[in-house]
Amino acid sequence: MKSPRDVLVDNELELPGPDPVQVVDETGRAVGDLPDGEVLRALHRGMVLGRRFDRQATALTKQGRLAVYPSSAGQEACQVGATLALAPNDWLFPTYRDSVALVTRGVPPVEALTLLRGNWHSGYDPYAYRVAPQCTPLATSAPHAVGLAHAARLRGDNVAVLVFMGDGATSEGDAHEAFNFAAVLRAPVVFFIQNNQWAISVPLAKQTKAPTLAHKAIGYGMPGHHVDGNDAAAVYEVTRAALDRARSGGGPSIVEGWTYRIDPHTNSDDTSRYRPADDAEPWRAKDPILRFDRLLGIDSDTHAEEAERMAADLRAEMNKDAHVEPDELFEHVYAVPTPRLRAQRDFLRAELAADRGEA
Ligand SMILES: Cc1ncc(C[n+]2csc(CCOP(=O)(O)OP(=O)(O)O)c2C)c(N)n1
Repeated sequence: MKSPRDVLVDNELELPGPDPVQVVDETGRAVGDLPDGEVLRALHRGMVLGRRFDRQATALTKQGRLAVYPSSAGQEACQVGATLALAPNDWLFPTYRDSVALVTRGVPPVEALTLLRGNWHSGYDPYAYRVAPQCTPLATSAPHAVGLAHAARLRGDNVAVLVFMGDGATSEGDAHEAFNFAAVLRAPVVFFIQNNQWAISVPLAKQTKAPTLAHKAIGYGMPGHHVDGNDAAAVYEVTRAALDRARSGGGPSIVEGWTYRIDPHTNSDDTSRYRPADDAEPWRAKDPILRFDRLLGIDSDTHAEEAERMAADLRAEMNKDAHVEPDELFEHVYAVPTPRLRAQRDFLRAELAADRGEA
């Protein structure tokens, strides 16, 4: 009889190794096969622009121009590395934290903030960028991503789908259902888990007893890769290989990026209530941009002018008062609005009319 280990090998499923895959170490030294120079420069540029976008968005919350913003500071290597690994035809399914991934994919910065500004369900055309709308409920987009991937495979389209989720989201039933059916259907999906160690105030140790989140993949019958999530080159290479495998019929994979959320969960969170003040310190030394500055022998000023221009344009757009029709929020939710939705719309209309003194 075959041992469980033999079955793993038969299925070409290797348990993730004890250490996360690394291509560039914390000092900026290459310790693995590097992507070519053009890709390295694109990764560096994407992270510098992403961080500037992130800082600008955080500032806009303080000025009351943005309702809420979940910062990606420190997670740029995951978002930029995985997104640049996508082919133009592929799809990206982001969470609320992945605005930097959106901008990397080409979504205009102001459109990337529409949802978080509270103006519309989504500010960009998902089909134009092949980026699904950002979503706040955890893991709910994962089954949608599997559905899109499965449909693409049935139609013979050469498409892979990258879906982001956090470590906390892996505890949701939707994540389990998505992992399971992706594997059963051999759907061309890569689940990228940004393990930033915290789900608001819940630390990883209270989230799972698994050795790594990547290990979970084996139980579903797909490969799991544990990657240094602050190494954009490692994220890019591992994600690209997983996407290639998915596109060529090899089925789904899980990639876990081992990283850290430097900032609070959102601008309305206070980390001092649940984590020690020095918790982030070891991670500052692992900064993904600093590592690339050292690798490439250049500093972030290389892209400073472009980053400042982007931030200034974003400020100018966000400082304009948006024209919103509250009524529109009820459109496009269902093809045929439910009675409850119609009642809510009528209630809002009456409230607005009363505000105008028309009631
Ligand atoms: C289904 C669902 N349950 C609870 C929440 C409330 N909630 C918002 S963010 C969050 C933590 C998520 O942590 P994680 O998945 O690790 O992602 P991160 O925010 O760290 O990127 C929770 C519990 C939610 N948005 N959706």
